[in-house]
Amino acid sequence: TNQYDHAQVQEFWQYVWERDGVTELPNGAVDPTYVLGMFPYTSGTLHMGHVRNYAITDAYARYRRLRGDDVLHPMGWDAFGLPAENAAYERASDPESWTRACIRRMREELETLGFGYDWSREITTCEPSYYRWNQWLFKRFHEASLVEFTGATVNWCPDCETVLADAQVVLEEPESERDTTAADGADADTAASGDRDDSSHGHTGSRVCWRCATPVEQRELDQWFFTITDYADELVDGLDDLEQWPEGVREIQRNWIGRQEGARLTFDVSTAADESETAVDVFSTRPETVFGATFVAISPEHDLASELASADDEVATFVDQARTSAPDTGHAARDDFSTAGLETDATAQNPLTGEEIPVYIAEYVLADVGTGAVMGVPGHNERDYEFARAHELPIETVVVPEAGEGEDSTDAGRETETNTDTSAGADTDTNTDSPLTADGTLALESMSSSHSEYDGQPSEVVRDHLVDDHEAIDPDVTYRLRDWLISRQRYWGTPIPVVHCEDCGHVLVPDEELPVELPEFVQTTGNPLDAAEEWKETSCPDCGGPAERETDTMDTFVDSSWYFLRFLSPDLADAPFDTELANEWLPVDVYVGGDEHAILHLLYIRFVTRALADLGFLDQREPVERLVSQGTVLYEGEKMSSSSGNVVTPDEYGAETTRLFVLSAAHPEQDFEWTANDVRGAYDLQQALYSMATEFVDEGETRVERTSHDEFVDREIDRTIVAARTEFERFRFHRVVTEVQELAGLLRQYRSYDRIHGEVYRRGLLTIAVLISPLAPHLGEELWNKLRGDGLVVEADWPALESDPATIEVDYQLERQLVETTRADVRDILDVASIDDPERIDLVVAEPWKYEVGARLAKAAGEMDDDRAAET
Ligand code: ANZ
Ligand code: ZN
Repeated sequence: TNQYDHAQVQEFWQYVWERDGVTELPNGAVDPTYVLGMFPYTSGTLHMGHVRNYAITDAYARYRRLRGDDVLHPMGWDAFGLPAENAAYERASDPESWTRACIRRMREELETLGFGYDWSREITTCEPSYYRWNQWLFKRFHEASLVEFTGATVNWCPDCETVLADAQVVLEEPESERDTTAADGADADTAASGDRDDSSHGHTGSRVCWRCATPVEQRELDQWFFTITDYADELVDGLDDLEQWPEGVREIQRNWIGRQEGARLTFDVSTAADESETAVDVFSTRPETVFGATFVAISPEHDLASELASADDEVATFVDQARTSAPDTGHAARDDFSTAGLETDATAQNPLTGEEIPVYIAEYVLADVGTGAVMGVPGHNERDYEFARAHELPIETVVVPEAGEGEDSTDAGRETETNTDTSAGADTDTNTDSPLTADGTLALESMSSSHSEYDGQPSEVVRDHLVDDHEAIDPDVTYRLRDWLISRQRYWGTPIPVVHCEDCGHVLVPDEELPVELPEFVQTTGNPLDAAEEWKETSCPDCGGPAERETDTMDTFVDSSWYFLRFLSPDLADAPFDTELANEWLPVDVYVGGDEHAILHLLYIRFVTRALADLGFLDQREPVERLVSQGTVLYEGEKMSSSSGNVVTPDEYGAETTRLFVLSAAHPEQDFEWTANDVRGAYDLQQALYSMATEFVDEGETRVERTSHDEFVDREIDRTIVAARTEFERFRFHRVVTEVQELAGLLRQYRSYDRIHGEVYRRGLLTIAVLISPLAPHLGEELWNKLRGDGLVVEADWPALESDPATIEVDYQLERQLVETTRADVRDILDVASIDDPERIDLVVAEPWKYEVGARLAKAAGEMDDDRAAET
């Protein structure tokens, strides 16, 4: 029959591919093209986000194979993590069996969709043979001083009973937006387990756990950290060279790292109590505003605060209370800050003016930003201003908008919203409505003559002078990035390979005793590893005395921070990866994943790669050459995900329809809506191509002598081949589909016009089979098989051109240029003609001559005239 029976066809070709190992990397491959999709978190079932992600990598991997490359396209499982543990409690089972069941099911789903992986390289992060290398990594990092064990005020989720990374703390949004936020968090789809952007830094709501939305508490705990901040500069600077990463992702990383250049200013401080002298360093991005400093504020965690607290009960009480209510352990709480503070009896001396100013302990000063102390410049800084108002401190203006800037001056202000009503006349009075946050000109008339040299000078100039000239002012840089907290107080993760010995302290487990395997799971409250007494009890590797195992496990982001290296040699027994292979095969040529992983996962792989390079295990310093950041699949406006329940199971429509649809609905970077209609379109295309091939094979009666029509069709086939190649390289799969559709349309016309030339027509159909096969591989095989009767399309060569490739290439480039330049014009005309179907516009624009754009426009314009006539 002419009907394409997807279930049967899929099963058959999947069997053949597996039998022939066609998607495995051939032995002895030299520098293969490495195509990788972020491996899925083993949450139980694939959702459309996964399907889209893996359809993209599979399409590209298959395309590169057709082009003759050896392709490495592996798959594995991000298998550790809290959801497995929670599921185990819900089902009175254990995390391992639950995870295994999820993996079985998800692998079956991937296979049903016909994704061509090299399954011989499958890795699963919860297997001891994998996670022992996390422990190895931990040890190597430890040796390189990239591991720290330190007390920290940490985010604690009382419901999940674990510490959370800063980025796992999200701001609770207003009710209306809550659902989607929770869904994002709990969704946990790919490598980075679904963590979101930097929303924890917006500070307008309460801070909640990304997974369960329980308000997060602050706790003081000893924790393990990877000191990613050692790499802060490199990680920012390296972004400039990642030319094949979307600029958006690079910008998010830049902001997350938050490098700020400024200066460190030293204030001499005397405390009234014992008249002792000390000094407080402050960090400022605007050292030239020091002339307007009217107080110094230190964080409640500052050494001086502790010192003052020990001498004064009131201070002690304030400090205690402020420490526990601290709104953020992380980065500056920029919008939502507290003006709570306490004046101390210490005074600070302004290093420039010599003025004595009070020292406050203030909640808005964050312990781990800069030096944990600020100079309060209420005339020019928003937070200092609010604080000064609350504590009735003087507000001085020492920088005024540059002469002639007029009302534009506030546009340069960094706090423009609060500034808008103050610019006018700001240069006359001392302004008290809001601070002047923009650079400008120093206004120091009222200062002592010793600094008159700066009066009237631009901010930037004075800034540089002060840093150069003044002993108490030195250049300084701070970062928003904090060290990577890797401790988790949960069971389902990699045990940290450390024992605590009473005599020797922390001792690392020797390499030959790795892996430290997880004990059997028991249902308990708190951390099951704490309850595993027998497992915990051990002896010290150094002194042989009694010792206890560390019961923290590692953040699962550690697992995913180097997995792309393991795929190169997944069975290697004496090292995590083969350095020689890695140097040859890395970086990953194309990495595809959800755009929610712009930080965390994508920062961690960059950090770990650099650290491994410095340890001598790698030459490469960047893991990924080209990043494709894929948009979201929406369903009735919401993100499609397992947790939101709006899942469409791929087999409802068959693999080809699903794949064709997710690839042709939008550019990979764009969000798109799952709609039944559009899915239907993909289905129809598949049926149409299939019938064309069947009918042709059935019919047989063709012509042998060539005519000019055949020349034309041959040339169009060539042109399609060249176009498809370009579009595949650009990841514009929907354009490949359009090209194929157009060629199919042309072939149909050709056939209806006259008797066809059999070879030309067959070549056209075979070309379609090959070009569509990366997107719809089962259909590709089916077409190929009908037309050729032997071989596999997956092993086919990229179609050869009939005509001189150079002329086709030139034609095609010209055509593209024409398309680019006329696109705008045609759009204008179409607008006027009120043709607003974007797809139709694209068709018309891309192929003006073929689609007789002139005729259509004339017609549309005619209709428009008719309408007008009807109206009047
Ligand atoms: C004085 C000053 C004057 C500042 C001025 C800014 C403007 P933003 O504001 O995002 O550019 N700062 C430094 N350490 C801090 C800490 N531990 N906690 C809270 N705030 C801290 O960030 C830079 C500014 O943040 C620094 O520059 C400092 O205030 C403040 F017209 O110093 B500034
Ligand atoms: Zn010991």
